[in-house]
Amino acid sequence: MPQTKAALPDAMSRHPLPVTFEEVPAEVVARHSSRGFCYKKKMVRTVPGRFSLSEAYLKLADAHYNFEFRSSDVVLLSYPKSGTTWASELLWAMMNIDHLDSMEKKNIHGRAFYLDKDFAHPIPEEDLIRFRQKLPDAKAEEGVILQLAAAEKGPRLLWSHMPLLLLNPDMLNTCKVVYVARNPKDVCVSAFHFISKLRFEGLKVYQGEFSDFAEVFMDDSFMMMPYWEHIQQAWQQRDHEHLHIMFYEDMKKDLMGELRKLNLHLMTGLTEQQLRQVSEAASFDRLKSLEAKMPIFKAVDGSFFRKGQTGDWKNIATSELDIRMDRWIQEKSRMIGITFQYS
Ligand code: PAP
Repeated sequence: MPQTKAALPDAMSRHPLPVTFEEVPAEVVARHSSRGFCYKKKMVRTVPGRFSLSEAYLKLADAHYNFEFRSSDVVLLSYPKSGTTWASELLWAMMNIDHLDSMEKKNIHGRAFYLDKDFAHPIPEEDLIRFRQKLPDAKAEEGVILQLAAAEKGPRLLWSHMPLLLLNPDMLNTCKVVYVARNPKDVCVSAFHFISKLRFEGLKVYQGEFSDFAEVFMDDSFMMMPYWEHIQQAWQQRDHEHLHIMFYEDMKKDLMGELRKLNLHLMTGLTEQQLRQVSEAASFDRLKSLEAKMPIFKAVDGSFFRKGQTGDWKNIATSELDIRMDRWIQEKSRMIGITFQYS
């Protein structure tokens, strides 16, 4: 039965956004353009925080910030390119251990909700079809994915690349949250390859060298940056009973160990054999082979699942760039108190 409207929070329970917005200054955009970026859309950033977002976010900022979480939800958060897709497949498999065959039928975007999708990408046709069928009276401009997620009975798996500052302040006290972090060198390499293959309205978003890309990365001013403050906001909440922080490098080294911790955090009660099933269901090779049948990002030329390794930075960065990056990392990581693994 189609529903006519998604359940949205009433006016009394809405939270005012904790920030205002300004356009990203022309000199920052010029710096990015000189290093190979081609922006089709305006970028805005928060005051305070300097979190850079596409202008499309503004129309949905209030609805996104006020998205209502439920106690049965699992929310995955991360800075982009930190292993979100891998973690979301693992979480989904843990929550749906008796339905692992569904992974062959729909990609993760059809099984979980990417809450930023309404402003991060043009909405794919399949999402619009689902939206029109399920919510015939709802308006797409009020957020296709946001309203589809609100209408889903659950338990829901939701994920977002937004920093904690821009997520409903009730979220952490309401449901289980998992934050995945990855070292900045490998995030930078992964982002470079992804953005170099990304097309927006048919045009390439980035056409430059890795060294130029890394300079923009260290400028901490492109989309969804700053990287460090994103992690810092989660790290400051690391003792919250509903938050579990996981590192990509640990997942690579000892996935079963990380799954056991998740099993406790989510209270999923899976057996060792089931956890092994979960790890296999979301292995790099498996996800890559499924992607051949159902691409997860149609706007990307080639595979989304690139290498899936720790330490790829050393295959691409010059020693000069490495020294600069190390200096940047030293200065920034001191502010947070996190030491990443790089191999
Ligand atoms: P997103 O920001 O677009 O959501 P996200 O999923 O966070 O990207 O990260 C993508 C990275 O995770 C890619 O890293 P790479 O470019 O260094 O290869 C991708 O290959 C990696 N990844 C995805 N699935 C797995 C997996 N099963 N095992 C290990 N790494 C994976």
